[in-house]
Amino acid sequence: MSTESDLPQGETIRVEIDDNRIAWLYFDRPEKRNAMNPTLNREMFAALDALEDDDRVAVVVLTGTGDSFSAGMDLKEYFRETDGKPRSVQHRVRGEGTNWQYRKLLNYAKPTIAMVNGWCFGGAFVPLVSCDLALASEDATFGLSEVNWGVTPGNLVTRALAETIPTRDAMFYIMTGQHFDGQKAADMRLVNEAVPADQLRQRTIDLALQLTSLSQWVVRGAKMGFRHSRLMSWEAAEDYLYAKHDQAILFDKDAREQGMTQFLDDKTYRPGLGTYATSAE
Ligand code: ACO
Ligand code: V55
Repeated sequence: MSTESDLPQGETIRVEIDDNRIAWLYFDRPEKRNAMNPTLNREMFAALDALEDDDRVAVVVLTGTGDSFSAGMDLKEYFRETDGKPRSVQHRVRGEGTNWQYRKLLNYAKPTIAMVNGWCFGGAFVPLVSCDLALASEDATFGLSEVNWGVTPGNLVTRALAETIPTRDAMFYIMTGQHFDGQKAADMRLVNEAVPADQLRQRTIDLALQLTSLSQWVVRGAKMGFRHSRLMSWEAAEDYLYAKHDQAILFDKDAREQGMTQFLDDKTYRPGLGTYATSAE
């Protein structure tokens, strides 16, 4: 585990890189339930930017310290303290949020996993949905609490939900502000799985290791292909998805070679049931 000074750092975030090439990126304002203030938004962007280029890192896990994932936007520092400032300030503050909450994360060059360890409200749904995969503790608490304090969901909260969960569930929780637990979040596919709190970290590591066992170029191409092609015409998608397919072969020729050779010639594995063996790095 490296915790040296060459890791991205900040007052409101924490980063660890472990021996499995997993970067653990924490919301780290436990005394404020990891609410996102402007400082946190800037530090998250900088940390994600640094980890994207860091060869020690193959997967990023986004989670929170203490008993919270994130309590959403900071009502004091993000909203109240920007009230009355020039519109341009509000615009900049909002942009610093969206820069990492979806723009950076949606296009992130490495696989990302949200590990929802506790409270997850409002604005926290944007980075949650923007991560490629999500696991939650069964006893985590989620809510679109905006209506409870007198606003509609802002940023991409609603758009991200429309991308992820069924309309009936989205409408119910957006309109009522009722909270729900991790098991319910898994039932409506907001997260991939909910597991007991004491198994959450190990399950996340297992999932991350599955991703790191595959060609990173192939995983990246597969992810971007799904993200972008759904908004394209079939014609554009055909061209784009073949471009991603051929790009992955170009960037990692060995993966496909080994994949075919070990199945067709060596008969040492079956791709339907698992991946080929990589030579020791
Ligand atoms: N913004 C600003 N401060 C917050 C936030 C937030 N979103 N969430 C928690 N805090 C602060 C509290 O003001 C309190 O600060 P203080 O100690 O200086 O008084 C501290 O964090 C602890 O909060 P408590 O409410 O005492 O913690 P508790 O564990 O009892 O409850 C819970 C946790 C349920 C998360 C509660 O804090 C809460 O409801 N927070 C707001 C959740 C929310 O609606 N977020 C906004 C979503 S909408 C959007 O993001 C746009
Ligand atoms: C919300 C979230 C935001 C924001 C404004 O409704 C409102 C939540 C994630 O950022 O900028």
